[in-house]
Amino acid sequence: MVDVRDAAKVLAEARRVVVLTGAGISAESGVPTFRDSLTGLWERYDAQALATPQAFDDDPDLVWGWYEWRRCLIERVRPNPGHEAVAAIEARAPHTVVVTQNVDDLHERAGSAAPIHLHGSLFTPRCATCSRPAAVTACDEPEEGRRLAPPRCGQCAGPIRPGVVWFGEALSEEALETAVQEATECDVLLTVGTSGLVYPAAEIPRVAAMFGGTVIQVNPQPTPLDATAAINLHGSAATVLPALVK
Ligand code: BV8
Ligand code: ZN
Repeated sequence: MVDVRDAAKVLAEARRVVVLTGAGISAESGVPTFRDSLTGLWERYDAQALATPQAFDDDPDLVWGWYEWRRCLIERVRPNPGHEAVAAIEARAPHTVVVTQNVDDLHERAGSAAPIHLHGSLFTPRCATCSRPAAVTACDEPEEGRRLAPPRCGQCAGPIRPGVVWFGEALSEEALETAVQEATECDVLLTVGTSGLVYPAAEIPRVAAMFGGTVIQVNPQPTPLDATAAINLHGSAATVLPALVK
């Protein structure tokens, strides 16, 4: 059994670190994950009806309202000790890259300099027609399940869409290439709070392992990445990560 102190030593000796995060790191801030039973968003909502380009074409008010609810919820919560520990790793290791699947801004607010957002961000809306960036509006009381007509583009009057990557859409080539390149070169890849079910993000720890990096996983539950990780730490991000940087 490898305990958290052994893992902390491996991490402290690493020169190049990639931290890959998923929804689990924000769970203890009060942001719902996607696939956890009972609390996950996909328990209550149909991903196909909300997180695809087809869904936005079919019912833009439903989709825009749902994403505005999520953005406004995130504006009201704070980073937790897990996000803070990631920023501490970044401040300590000579070369750290934070790669997140999350569309929230909690890594930035905890002090991470420039996390790579593989699946985009709730804070970078753009025109669905001409891609022109649009302004983020102020949140009043966020209401779950409220339909909301998307604002219109100042340039072409097209509907504004959330700046996230939906199922069936390509990830930013630059973001993915950088993440994969860093994974090939890292000494340690720390994967935190991801179910490892969404591709191509789920390949990143496997790339690191294939190129000789040590994969450390932090998750309270088993995942398909258990077999890839040399070290599996079963616990929550806000408790395990601070112990890793002690
Ligand atoms: C693409 C943004 C090609 C929007 C998201 C069949 C097989 C293989 C692949 C596919 C397939 N069919 C389709 C595909 C491709 C598809 C895919 O992977 N599907 C899967 C689901 C089968 N992928 C895509 O479509 C991607 N694009 O492939 O493009 C292409 C190429 C060229 C041209 C055109 C197209 C795009 C995928 C992006 C989807 N967007 N989100 C939004 O937020 O609404 S996905 C969604 O899942 C999330 O946003 C998140 O980013 C991602 C991963 O989820 P997790 O972060 O892992 O969260 P999850 O809830 O699953 O797990 C939480 C974990 O935390 C759990 O393990 C839990 O135990 C743990 N946890 C809980 N509490 C804590 C904790 N851990 C620590 N501490 C705690 N306290
Ligand atoms: Zn436009």
